[in-house]
Amino acid sequence: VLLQQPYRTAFHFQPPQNWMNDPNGPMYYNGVYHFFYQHNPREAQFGSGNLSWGHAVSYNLVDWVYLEHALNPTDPFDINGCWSGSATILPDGTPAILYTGVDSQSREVQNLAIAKNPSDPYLREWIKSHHNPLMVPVDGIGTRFFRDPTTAWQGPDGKWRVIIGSEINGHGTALLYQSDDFVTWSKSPKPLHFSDATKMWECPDFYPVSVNGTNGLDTSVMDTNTKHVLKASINMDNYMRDSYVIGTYEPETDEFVVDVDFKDKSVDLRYDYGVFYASKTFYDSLKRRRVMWGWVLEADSKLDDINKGWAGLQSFPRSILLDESGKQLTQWPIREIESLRTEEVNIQNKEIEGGAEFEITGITASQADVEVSFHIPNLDDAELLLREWRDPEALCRIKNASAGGKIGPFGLMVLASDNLAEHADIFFRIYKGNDKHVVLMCSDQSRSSLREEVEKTTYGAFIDVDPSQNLSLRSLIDHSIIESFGGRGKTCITARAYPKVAVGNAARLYAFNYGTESIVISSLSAWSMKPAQLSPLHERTKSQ
Ligand code: DQQ
Repeated sequence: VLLQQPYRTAFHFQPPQNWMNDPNGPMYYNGVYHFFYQHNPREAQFGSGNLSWGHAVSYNLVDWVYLEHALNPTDPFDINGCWSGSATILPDGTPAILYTGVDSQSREVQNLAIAKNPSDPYLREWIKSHHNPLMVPVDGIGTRFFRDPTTAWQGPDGKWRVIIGSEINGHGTALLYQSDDFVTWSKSPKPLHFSDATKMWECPDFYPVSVNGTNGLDTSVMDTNTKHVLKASINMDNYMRDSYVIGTYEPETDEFVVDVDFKDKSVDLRYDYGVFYASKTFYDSLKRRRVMWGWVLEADSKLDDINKGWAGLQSFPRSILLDESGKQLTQWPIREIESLRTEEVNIQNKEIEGGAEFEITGITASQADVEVSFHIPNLDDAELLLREWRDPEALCRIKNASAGGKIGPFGLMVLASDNLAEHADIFFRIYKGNDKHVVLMCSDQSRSSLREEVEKTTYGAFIDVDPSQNLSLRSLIDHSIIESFGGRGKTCITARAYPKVAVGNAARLYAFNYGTESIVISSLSAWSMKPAQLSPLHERTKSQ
């Protein structure tokens, strides 16, 4: 199996076969985690008219049971596709889904589905409301610019609110709707927010984060110790990004005042600076945290997807918090991932001289979790950050892992072949800025595969950390995906790699330093990862 499917993952969620895109309606309900996803049940390619809601359940967010699809395009209000949406648990305990249907006139409309039997632990059947569609594109809303309802929240007046992604007069917009009964919705005259810096907002998300606590908050929680996050998925000609802003929301007036807006390119907050799109969060009331899922696209050719028989992954679920600075979020793989850790290697206080690399042996490097913390003994000689280097991704491309420097590049080489003909690199470089040091984090795929036909994009971002403190990096490596977390989750970069040689047991892991200054690994721990269990319900029952 490994040889035939070298790119299938071991602990990332993917359906048994065919195309998957956006995460939909994640929720925790009565002891069970539910995950839905945009699925084309017919083939390993996007097919807008076939999109259905795949459904899987879990007790730990690691192991999953695949169920039958929850929503299929069967009715006039969704006959051309059941597109993205979100779940809300109503106060009487009913789980409700709001989703976009593409109707028989190819208009995007919003629909409601309710779990048929809320006491079925797996919520296998969903009933579409006979009131559908609940919201239709009128009053100047474009019929193809009206989609992706969020989890709804209840204001102090008891009314439900939900936002829908749109583009009005060329501006990305979060339309706000209100309802007393979850069925009859009216559009508020003012959108929650919009931006002339972007076009269509897909899959918006809007939720509170605690200013001084380490717990996540349920979507309807509003008090003076909260800030709100608004995320929009922006699909432009040359990129797909999940960008967000942080601000203050007044539930009485539905005013949302943002701290730094989308157009401020010097800030450019994104959940992930690599391949990560259409993400969605939910409140996990069991562990009191907010958990995020994101779609991770393929970077190989369409033909490869057809040959593999599948396309698309989900990121490993991340818990999300407001950073201490209040200026950004931090993300970290949920702790349950640690249950998959097996063989472990540890390294402490090891110096890596300039120009050196060394192999980290003793684990399965194609299926691993690596945490490393670097100490930089001497910051004085850092190179100057030139003014033309303001774009971190461009800087990572020019200064790729093979371009020497003073402090850095240093980091990890993952999915590497033994002769280093193939490797994907995650690394840091430290520069001297105007008044402080600047830390650049790069994820360089340029030499990740000897295969010519796959995309080998290099990603990069600055991390707002003080490099005189330890600088940390964690990477989750799973055959064809690398999720990296710099500065304890302040900057995240997800990448795909399709090695030809460095597959399965042939993959290796190295630490390297191609700067001239020595750096020290203060500590490194790496683990082989056991595979998560993903199986259909009948197989699970058989084995019990
Ligand atoms: N994917 C869905 C849409 C959404 C887009 C269709 C984002 O609802 O806007 O599969 O990837």
